[in-house]
Amino acid sequence: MTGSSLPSTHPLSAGLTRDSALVQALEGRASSHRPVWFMRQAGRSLPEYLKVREGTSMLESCLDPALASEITLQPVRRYGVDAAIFFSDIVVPMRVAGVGVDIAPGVGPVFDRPIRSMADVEALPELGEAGDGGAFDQALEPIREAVRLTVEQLGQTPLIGFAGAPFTLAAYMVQGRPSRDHMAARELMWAQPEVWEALVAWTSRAAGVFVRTQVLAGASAVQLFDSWAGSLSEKTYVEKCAGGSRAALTAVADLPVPRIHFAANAGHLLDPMGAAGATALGVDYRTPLDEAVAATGGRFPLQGNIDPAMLGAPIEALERHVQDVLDRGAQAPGHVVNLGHGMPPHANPDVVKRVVEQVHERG
Ligand code: 1CP
Repeated sequence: MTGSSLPSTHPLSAGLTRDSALVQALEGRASSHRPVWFMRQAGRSLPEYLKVREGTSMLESCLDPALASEITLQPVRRYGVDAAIFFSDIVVPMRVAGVGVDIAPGVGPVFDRPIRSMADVEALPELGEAGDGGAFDQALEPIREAVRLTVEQLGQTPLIGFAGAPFTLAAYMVQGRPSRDHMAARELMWAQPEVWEALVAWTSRAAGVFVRTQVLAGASAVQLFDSWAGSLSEKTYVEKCAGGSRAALTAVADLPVPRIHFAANAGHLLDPMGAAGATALGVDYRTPLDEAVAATGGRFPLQGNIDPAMLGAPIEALERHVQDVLDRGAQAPGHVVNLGHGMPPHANPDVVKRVVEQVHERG
């Protein structure tokens, strides 16, 4: 990878986000208040999102720098959250590299040609490295531009860059579309181990270049969404997938940014996920944070883990649940409040705003 420091204009170098509550908590430093942001905080739960997205497809929106930047900023304006998450999608680097993929409304990522053989992997585009001036790097210009526009507006609020983890990306590429159990990918890893290894090597590079590009352009932290890793046993995760996540996270390990590693339904994987190059762990709503502290020996700042379903509960029950998350999270060496998975599309923005206020008052 080229260069191993951030540009002097980067919000971390310029002193804008270095002592933000988010970066402090992710680094295990004492913060002025408990920071809070939400996975999928941008998107369908916000009327202002539905309005600006009208007539533009999901991937077109991601590749329109002004629009992607506006959507990224919407939840920060509305909720006063402590971080923005870059509006994009885990399949954007594939699309940008030239892979035939679209996001079908109401479905998710759909690939023209699912990966089933070594010839399929070998036909995937060359990726190169972040900043090398190659075809992929050049095609990522709308991403750099969107990040630059966003951090200009964010000032002292950090932007979180992200990528899909190699297993999650490979699960879509092999299946060709969303699936419940990721069976095609889980079969391929045993039926054709060399094809699996080659595919994970490719998705690791795609994820690594994508996050490094966002960081160099201005993101102050990154999150790797290992969303579907919970479908694997610990042994399979360690043998077949953790190396890919480590490679993707290592792509920014020389830069001074916290690296959050999140997976859903993965209480049994927290330890290996931490070992795969993370500096902080995202915990889903099924594992209480104090148990996550115990499972990881208190070595990692944690992020999480309000049950998204509780956003629909009576307000007193929601408040008690948020307080419980705050109490348990206080045992971690740093705690960033988040949902235990993505924001439900029908979440009530007024309820979400109350959660932010509660965290800021009592956290
Ligand atoms: O029509 C629409 O509005 C598209 C819905 C949508 C949105 C708003 C998709 C399709 N992706 C996104 C944005 C998105 N995706 C963000 C934006 C920032 C934010 O959080 O506010 C992020 C971080 C993602 C990441 C993502 N995409 C993940 C990882 C997170 C997770 O939920 O575990 C995954 C698995 C995807 C794939 C994907 N993209 C879109 C959908 C509906 C899906 C899931 C499909 C499935 O069930 O497999």
